[in-house]
Amino acid sequence: MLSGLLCHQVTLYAQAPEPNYDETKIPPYTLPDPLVTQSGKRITTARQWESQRPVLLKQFATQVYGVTPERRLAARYEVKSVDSSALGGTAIRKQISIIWTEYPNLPSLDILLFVPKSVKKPPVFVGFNYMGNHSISTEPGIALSTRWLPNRPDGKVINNRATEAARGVQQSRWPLELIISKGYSVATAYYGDLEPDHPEGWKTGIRSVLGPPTAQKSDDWQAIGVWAWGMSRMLDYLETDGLVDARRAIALGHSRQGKAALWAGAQDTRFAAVIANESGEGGAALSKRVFGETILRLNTSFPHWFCPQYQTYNNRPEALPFDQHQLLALIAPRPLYVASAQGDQWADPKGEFMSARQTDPVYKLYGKKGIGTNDWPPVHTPVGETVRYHIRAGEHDVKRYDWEQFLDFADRQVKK
Ligand code: GTR
Repeated sequence: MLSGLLCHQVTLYAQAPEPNYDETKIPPYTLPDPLVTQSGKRITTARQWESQRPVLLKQFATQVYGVTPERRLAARYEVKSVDSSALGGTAIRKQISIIWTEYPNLPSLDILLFVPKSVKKPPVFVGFNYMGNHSISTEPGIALSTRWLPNRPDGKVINNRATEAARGVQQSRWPLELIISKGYSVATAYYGDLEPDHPEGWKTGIRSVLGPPTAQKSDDWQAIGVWAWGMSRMLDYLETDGLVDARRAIALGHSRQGKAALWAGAQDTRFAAVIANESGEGGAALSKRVFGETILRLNTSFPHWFCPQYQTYNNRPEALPFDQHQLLALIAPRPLYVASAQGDQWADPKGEFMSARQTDPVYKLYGKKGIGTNDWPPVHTPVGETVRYHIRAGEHDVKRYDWEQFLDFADRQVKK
């Protein structure tokens, strides 16, 4: 079965045209106006926009990410550890497991929370990590994940299990001292706790009990949907933890988790703000603008991420009745940050900018200023207010520079 699937994917990939990186070779396209409804009516007020939101959400669910199951899984929160002298005594570090009580065999969702000691009920960044909670810091009190992890060429993850050497492998993506010193808390968890990131991963994850893909419906939710759902479950927990202010929770994600963060923020308006770092195709980037990764490539490399219906757009993004700028617009009027990297042309940095810019008319309905310019800015020159954008030098990653901008943005848009 798996090898059959792989064969099919290889064939699809071989059929895919070379990725386009030439501005002059982008086929002409038209973007839907976010202020015109499906039936052609013009939206002129925030109220009209809000009555239109469910229609748009439904479209993204049925055509892109799949429908999020409504059934709530019963959960119990188990505090595993509390350390009040973390990060050199500046923070409280807490580890909490969300246990799915109806399904004792289902892996728990293990949250790692850092809270600055200097601030009462600070805002909180909420985002998944890629390599286990132990990967974001070398603090030895952090539990080493025992879950399936992608192997690493450096041997720090062997046979899909973390070794002690894997502590801190992604700490550069999580500058905790900086975040804490600015008065913010961070809640993270390993995204594979909910669904290991491979085509068979659903069998051991949330989808084994909630909306399994067995009936092969065109709008089945898949892994991106599960991860987005998981961000809301983290927020459910945070609402019960008096150490943080869950009303100022900022959904944050990089790359595939940037896609998930946008989908989470669009669906769950409890998130006070959303940050999508280099989220690319299926995230902030416009699909109809054919540059870098395409829907075909996305669905071929990662057949377990998006709903089956999305594959019908593989070679015809022009047929999509909407584009990703409308997903971004679903965040309005809440603050939104879209970030790109120059060395990440695969994610189409310019397409990410143009998409963010397209949300301006929607934010304007609320009297908010979005990107405010059609000129794609040079590197290290953030633009915009409630909707902000930057492109930095360097490769596909989360760098200190990115966090510095996110924190400044949060100071102005969320902290107040
Ligand atoms: C790439 C994928 C991108 C992005 C990235 C990541 O291989 O093509 O869409 O999601 O992975 O998550 O790092």
